Amino acid sequence: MVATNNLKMTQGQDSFEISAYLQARQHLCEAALEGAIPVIYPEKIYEAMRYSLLAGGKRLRPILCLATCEMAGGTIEIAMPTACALEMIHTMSLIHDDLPAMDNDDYRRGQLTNHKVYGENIAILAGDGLLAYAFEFVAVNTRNVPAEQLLQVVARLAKAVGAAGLVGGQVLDLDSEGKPDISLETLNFIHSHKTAALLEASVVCGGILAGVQECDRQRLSRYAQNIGLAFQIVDDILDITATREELGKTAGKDQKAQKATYPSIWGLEESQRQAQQLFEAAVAELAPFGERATPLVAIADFIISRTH
Ligand code: GRG
Repeated sequence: MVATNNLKMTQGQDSFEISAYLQARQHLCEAALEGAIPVIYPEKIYEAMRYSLLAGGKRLRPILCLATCEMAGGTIEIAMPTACALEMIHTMSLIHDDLPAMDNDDYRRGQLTNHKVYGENIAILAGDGLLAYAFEFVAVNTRNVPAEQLLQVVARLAKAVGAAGLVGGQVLDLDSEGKPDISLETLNFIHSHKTAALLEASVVCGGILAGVQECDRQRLSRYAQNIGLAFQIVDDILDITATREELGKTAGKDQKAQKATYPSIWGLEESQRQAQQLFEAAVAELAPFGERATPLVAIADFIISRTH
């Protein structure tokens, strides 16, 4: 799936199979998500929620949560409800992002967007339903985690969603439409909120569930902020270089919308170099975790090497 040259360089080992690891974790997440939302009356809304939630996707946020929890001494079992909630939140943000009032897109995850199938009114409600259910799901299903830690997880998730996270990033993104000359500072603000905040919550919540100390929590937070920005730089690169089939969504949208992106500011080559630098800074934060950090290093490598 991806080249793992960075992993070999950084860890001095070549035995970790990131493709197999991601595939196995994706299967675990798919199974948990499949069982998370049964269809009851009124069926239409549950079907709309499931349509987007079960449409595939890389499942990067839940995988990051599980991997961090395990690295810090926790288990997949204690982290799975939070992992599912992260994917529900991410999916709701995609549904709302694709709406005509936002990015107005027809394709997502290789299929028609939610509003194209169910209509705008139900798509808005499907997003709302997923968001509320994410919090219920964590609160009701998490086992063997002290209440204080669980409360911190809920607070972290909520912060990543709101005006200090996804919502704030999206507001500035909307403001920046048709302004290809916005500053690098503004672009960084947009993506550290719109993209990196939820990735950061994924990693930090995994650590909190496992009971990490504050200094490790801060390391995890810096790791995630770095991979979050690297993720967005690569997303911007792929918007130029990949096809709709590869991406599962419309390609070439940024240029068409006259959006400022990392490649529009730096060019493609420099953007790739900056992503590599962020990868290195991210990996440096994991040094105290030694070999147990191998999956998180490999995921960071996947993020900068991915083709979709
Ligand atoms: C959260 C209340 C609330 C509202 C949403 C619309 C909005 C506010 C925010 C937009 C957030 C957004 C869509 C950010 C883009 C993040 C991003 C790079 C998505 C693509 O993630 P991938 O590549 O997708 O991980 P898959 O499909 O693989 O999961």
